[in-house]
Amino acid sequence: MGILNVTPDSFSDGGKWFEREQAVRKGHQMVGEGADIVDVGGESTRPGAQPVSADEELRRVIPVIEALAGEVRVSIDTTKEVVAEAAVGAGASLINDVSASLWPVAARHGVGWVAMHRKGTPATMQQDPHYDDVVGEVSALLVERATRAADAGVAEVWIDPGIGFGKTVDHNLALLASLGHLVATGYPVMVGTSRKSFLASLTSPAGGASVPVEERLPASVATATWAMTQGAGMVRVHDVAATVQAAVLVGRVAAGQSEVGT
Ligand code: HH2
Repeated sequence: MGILNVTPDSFSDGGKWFEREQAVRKGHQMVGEGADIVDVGGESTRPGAQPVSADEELRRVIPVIEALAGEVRVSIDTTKEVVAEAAVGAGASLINDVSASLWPVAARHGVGWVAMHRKGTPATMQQDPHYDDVVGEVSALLVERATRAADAGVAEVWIDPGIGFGKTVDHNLALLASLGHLVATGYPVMVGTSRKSFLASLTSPAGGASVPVEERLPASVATATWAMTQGAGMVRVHDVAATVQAAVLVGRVAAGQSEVGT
């Protein structure tokens, strides 16, 4: 899944694809690089981000979805019911929902749904998040929501641990290390680590400056590849070409190993 943020303030690419034509061009580029889905978002969810009105979000995302939906599967990254509805009307067939609450919209329209875990809202979520058992709590919430969606008739339900959404670096690491736990629930798992700030603190040299966002590609590809090897069915990334290259290569290695039985 390639990320297309039609926003002025997203944490890593804010403003770059804010104009419709630039956004559509970026979408085409990601398709050419091997993205199966383009995830269009009109509101940043970064810590501290200011909310956007529904009208403004619609103005940002709908023309881009209309332009891309004929050629690639499009998902809408939103927490607003009215935006999800309009995006589906414009051609999106997957609702990527960081609030894990929009399954009734997916059920009504017969489209897929991604339930992501988060604790708190963007304004407050990184203020000292606490869990007794991060993997157990995240997994329980996601399974509860996914079951409700499946019971409501949503045929395609993804679960996503929500890396960076109300989690410390250690919480993120524990969730990545235990992806098998989520995979074992039977719901397909999606993971988004791309360029996120926890990568910076883990990879900066001891006592050195934090790794800036434009230098987080190796860590992003490494964690996306890790997620796929642990059974994630989808990774949400800014850098499609590099991630596809890594995924294809590691997939070939894994297939080669199983063919010779080692
Ligand atoms: N992360 C972001 C946004 N949406 N959706 C899912 N399912 N999983 C994620 O991990 C996820 C997500 C944040 O990243 P980005 O879109 O690059 O930034 P911003 O929210 O600032 O636009």
